[in-house]
Parts: sequence; C-alpha cells; structure tokens
Amino acid sequence: MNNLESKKALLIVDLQYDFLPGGKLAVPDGDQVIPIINTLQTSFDLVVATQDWHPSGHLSFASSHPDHKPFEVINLGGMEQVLWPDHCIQGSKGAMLSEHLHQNRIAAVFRKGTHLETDSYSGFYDNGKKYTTGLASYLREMGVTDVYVCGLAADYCVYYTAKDARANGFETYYITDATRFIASETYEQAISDLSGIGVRMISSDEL
Ligand code: VGL
Ligand code: ZN
Repeated sequence: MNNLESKKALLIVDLQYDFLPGGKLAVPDGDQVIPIINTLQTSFDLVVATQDWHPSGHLSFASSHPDHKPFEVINLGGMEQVLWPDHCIQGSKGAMLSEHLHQNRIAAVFRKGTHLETDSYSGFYDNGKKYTTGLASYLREMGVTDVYVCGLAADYCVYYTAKDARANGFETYYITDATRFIASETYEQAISDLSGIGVRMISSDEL
C-alpha cells in the first residue's frame, strides 16, 4: 500500500453526538466505529472531517413540514427528501464531534447542510449540487490522490461523500468496518452503487 506517488487522506464523516447512541438521529452501533477510526488516523498523510451543521428550521427536518412525520419522503425543490428528526443544529451539543474521536490530527473540518432549503449528504456539495463546500479543491491543493471514507451514516453521508470523491477523480475507498448504516435496504443499494462506479471496499485491517 506504500505507493510513493500517492497521498492518502482519511475523510471522517459526521462523527457527531446526534448520530451516536442517545442522539437525535442515532445510527445503530455508531459508537463502535470510533476506536477503529482513532487507530486508523495514524496511517494517513492527511485527516479531514465533515460536520453536519443545520440552521434551526432546516427544510430536511420533519418539524418544518407540519403534515409530515420523520422518515417520510417528500418532494423538496424537485428532489426526493427523507424527512429527519431535528439534528445537528448549529452550535448544539448534538452537532459537536464526539469527544471520544481523537481530533489532534484533523487538519480541517468541512461543514455542510448550512443552507436552509437544501440538504447535503455529501461532504462535497449539497444534494442539488448548487453549492460546494470547497472540499474537492482543498484535497487537490493538498496533493491528495486517494480518499478513504469512514464515519456515519454508511447509507447517507458516507455513501454520497464516497460517490462524489470518486466523481472528482480521487481513487476512493470505503472502509466497511469503520461505518454503520441507518437502514439495511439503503445500505445494500449504496454498496452496489459504489461498487459500480469503482469505489473500492476495504476493511481497516487491510490498512
Ligand atoms: C446524515 C441524514 C441527515 C448523515 C445527515 O450524516 O448520514 N443523515 N443528515
Ligand atoms: Zn443532516
């Protein structure tokens, strides 16, 4: 794995209290990835994190749509939108990265989901690709060639972040044991989509 021409970045997606057990949108067993990711960090040239960071009243929240309940799907700005419980509100405890995640080696944190009217699963763009977070330019400027994606949730933000990393031309790896999903159906779909576009599935013990 030690190719001198490559520069590997670890992208830690949304390791925030609201996605961990006890959080507003808890991912089952989400906390189990933290020790794995802490160990992994030392094998990378660059470690970057993303942070879901919604204003209150965000239109991805079921609470913003009085006729709907969490996990229902609506049409929002021409796209299918799953309605979520309120989560990761800017400045709240639930939006903080877990204190159990080692953060000393995190060089930058990219915040997403900040536009009221549009959701953003990917760390690179919002779902309608109207706005960029600057992550792709940053990784390129840092000379990164290979991106390894982990964190929460496997079937939403980790999936879309891996997809966009690949679309941006990075050699992309999805670390299967360093992520957990919200639902098994969406997870199966995500894995098959990613495999179809050349994202490689890898386990942390191969790193
Ligand atoms: C996420 C749903 C809503 C995630 C973020 O981090 O996977 N999922 N917002
Ligand atoms: Zn969100």
